[in-house]
Amino acid sequence: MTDYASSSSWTSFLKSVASFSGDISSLTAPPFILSTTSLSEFPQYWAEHPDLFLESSFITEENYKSKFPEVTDLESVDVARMLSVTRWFIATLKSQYCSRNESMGTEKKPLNPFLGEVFVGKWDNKEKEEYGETVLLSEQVSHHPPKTAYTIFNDKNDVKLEGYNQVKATFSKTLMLGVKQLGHAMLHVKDESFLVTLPALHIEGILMAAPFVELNSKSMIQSSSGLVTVIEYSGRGYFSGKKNTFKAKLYKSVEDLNANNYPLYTMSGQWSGVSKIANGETGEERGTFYDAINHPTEHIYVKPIEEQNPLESRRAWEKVAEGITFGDMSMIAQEKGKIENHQRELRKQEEEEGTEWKRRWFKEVDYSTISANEPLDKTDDKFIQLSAELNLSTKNTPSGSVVGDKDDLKAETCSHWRFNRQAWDDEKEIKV
Ligand code: CLR
Repeated sequence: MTDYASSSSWTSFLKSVASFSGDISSLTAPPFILSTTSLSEFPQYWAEHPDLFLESSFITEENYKSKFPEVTDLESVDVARMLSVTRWFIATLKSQYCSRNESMGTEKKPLNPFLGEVFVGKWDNKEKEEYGETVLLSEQVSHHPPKTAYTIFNDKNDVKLEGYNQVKATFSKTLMLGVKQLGHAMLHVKDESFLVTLPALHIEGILMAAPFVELNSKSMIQSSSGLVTVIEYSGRGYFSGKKNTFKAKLYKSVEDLNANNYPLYTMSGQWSGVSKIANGETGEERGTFYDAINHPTEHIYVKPIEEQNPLESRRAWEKVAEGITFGDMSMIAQEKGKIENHQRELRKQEEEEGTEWKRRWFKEVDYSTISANEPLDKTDDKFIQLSAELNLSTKNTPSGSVVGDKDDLKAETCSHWRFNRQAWDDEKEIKV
């Protein structure tokens, strides 16, 4: 047990959890469990392997066999691209779910972004000319409940990721925090699109003041080529004695998946370590799929704080972050208070003027009107098309919910956040 676990600040935090309302930001946690990083920064985890993020865009009819030399039975360029996208996705998991443990020793409570907070940066990929620049834009588009919209794009190679994050959390009696993700991600690579559903997770180790994430359930990646990958997660002891394990199956079609036919390939192992790929029918191994240990992450470049706009995350939270670093509770409270008061004033002013905070680079799209106006066989909307392939709900449900399941039946709205490229091209004040 750590000293923190027996500290009075931790025991009183645990007591406050008992009356948890569903809003994690309302929990006052002691400084040692606070992170100096805002949730608006989390989208960067999608591209800390810039090479894998772009890889599928370099796969062609001519070269696809050489991209997976050990996979001798690759049947088409589409399969090669799907393997590449699946590998990129597996490679993001360590950043998404282990990086705070690696850099700070435990999972911590991130800063709760204010409405309009932005985080921008880039990977300039100078050492690889053919990569060009990859840009990340992230914006807090809602405060109650918190929602972060983001995009990561590379114009040179016509690769674009867009999505948003929103979570729903509940504490169990054993003080485990269960987290469902309500957003989704979509990757567009030239003319092909991939819908990615986000896993549910839970936070363990809270009692011991040493929280860490474990993934449960699954993710699906549906390609517009018809190929689909299903990734199932488990913690220690389920598939094996190891933590962070997964089993992924790549199917030729949703029909094959639903009929329980053999997948083309299965990939399994630890997403934070080594995984193997095997032929889905014979089980014959086809070599290493991904090795997280030998793929160090490349961090995003962010401008120095002096050059940042007041809405940019690291600048806005600078003083609060200092308070956290010093472990100075009153400084944290005071500096947080300044941000909160300013936000309150803005909301009051908007109310008086009958206006609303203007979202900068993202727009809310109501899919119920799209679906009503464009029947499924006429729509060119990728989210609707790809969701339909898997019979996924397009409503505001936990990611991966299926049409007709209890979350789908309960949900009333279906609005999601999409990148407005024009707004970024017209942007005058904030630069990456
Ligand atoms: C945000 C979106 C990312 C993936 C991701 C990773 C870790 C999650 C985070 C998301 C949401 C906030 C989260 C965090 C782990 C811990 C933290 C659930 C889903 C909570 C708010 C911290 C709880 C505080 C403890 C002290 C109890 O792509």
